[in-house]
Amino acid sequence: MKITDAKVIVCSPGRNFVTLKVTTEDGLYGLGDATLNGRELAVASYLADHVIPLLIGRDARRVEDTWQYLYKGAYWRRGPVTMTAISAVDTALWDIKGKSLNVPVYQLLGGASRDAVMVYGHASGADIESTLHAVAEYLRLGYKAVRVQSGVPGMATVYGVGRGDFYYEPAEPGRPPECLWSSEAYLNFVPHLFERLRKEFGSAVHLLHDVHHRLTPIEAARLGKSLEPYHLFWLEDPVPAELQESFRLIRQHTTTPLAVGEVFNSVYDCQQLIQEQLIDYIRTTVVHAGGISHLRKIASLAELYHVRTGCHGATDMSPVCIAAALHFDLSVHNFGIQEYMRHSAETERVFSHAYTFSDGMMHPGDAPGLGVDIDEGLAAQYPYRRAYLPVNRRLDGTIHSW
Ligand code: EZ4
Ligand code: CO
Repeated sequence: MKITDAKVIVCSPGRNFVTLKVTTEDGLYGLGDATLNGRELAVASYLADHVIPLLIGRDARRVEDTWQYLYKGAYWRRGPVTMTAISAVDTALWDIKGKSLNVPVYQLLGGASRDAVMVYGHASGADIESTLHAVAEYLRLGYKAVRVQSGVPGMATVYGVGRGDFYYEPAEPGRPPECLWSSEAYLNFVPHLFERLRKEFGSAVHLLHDVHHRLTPIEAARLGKSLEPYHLFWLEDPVPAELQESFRLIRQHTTTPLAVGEVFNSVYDCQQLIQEQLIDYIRTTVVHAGGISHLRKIASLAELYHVRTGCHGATDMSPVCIAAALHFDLSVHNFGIQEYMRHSAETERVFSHAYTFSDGMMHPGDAPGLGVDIDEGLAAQYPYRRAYLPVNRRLDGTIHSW
């Protein structure tokens, strides 16, 4: 089954997305998400200028061989741009394989290991009261798990606090927004937030929190320890994870479960964290960590060490990525939870999908392949708009992780 055509579709229905569409000689096509937030066109060029010429004429059924050809054949290893491009090809080929065999992709991955996939939503507010209100709204919608981020007294902006109750979008057109950060103010505030949350909502709901790479190891240890009475489902990205050994220090001090990996792009980024059991959830995604094929290898390594999956699923993962994630989540044995940040109405109009949400759980649906499609005509009405993620500075002006 020869690949006869492939193209990159860049559009901005509510936010920017890069989508790869691969077509075969018998007219079947598959989709892959290639969106790298704030650096979208680098991946679009990598695909159009360097990868697509290699795809034409290849057998679309050879998913693993194509992965190895693009990975080893590049000579230059790993990195977010390369791995996002490989992810898009891999995802599109799994979609084609499912369509050609007339089965949903999860059936090709060993079948369902569960009935449905637990997801978590994002509640946020400018202060504790409005944050509590946002959590109540998510519980009303049936969510069993909620990530909670709140404005901190004395700080003008905080990671994860959105403009509306159900929509959080950090990328902004124009120059990158600049935020100011105080670890002291943040560390003093967060335990009070979670104390209130447990008082209001009891112990059954799963609560999560994202530190977004901002603390030092000993600060992260203090935060994890102070949150133990409120038994979080996880504390995410407590420190920048380039220094994997730093998690040993955090781990020695706290039983709060840790989740890391949304910015990782290969199994080698996860290896030490998993093998030393320094984390509890690995957050690598289909779109940024080498597609369904490579994510399965990460999950298999994690399974050996009792680490579960918790794929990143913010708005910059397109519905193509979310669909692929749900097929993966439904099938792997050591699935933990899936992040699900709802997309805007414009995004939902451009990308139709078979996946559904009900009562805090999602299912990829039983359409052949991934069960997701793109309306190219409508997509063309939303041209790309350059946008950047914010940058962050400490109160004295020093650049800090955002
Ligand atoms: O900041 O997806 O857990 N979710 C997150 C996200 C990330 C964005 C970056 O593109 O940390 O909101
Ligand atoms: Co995160």
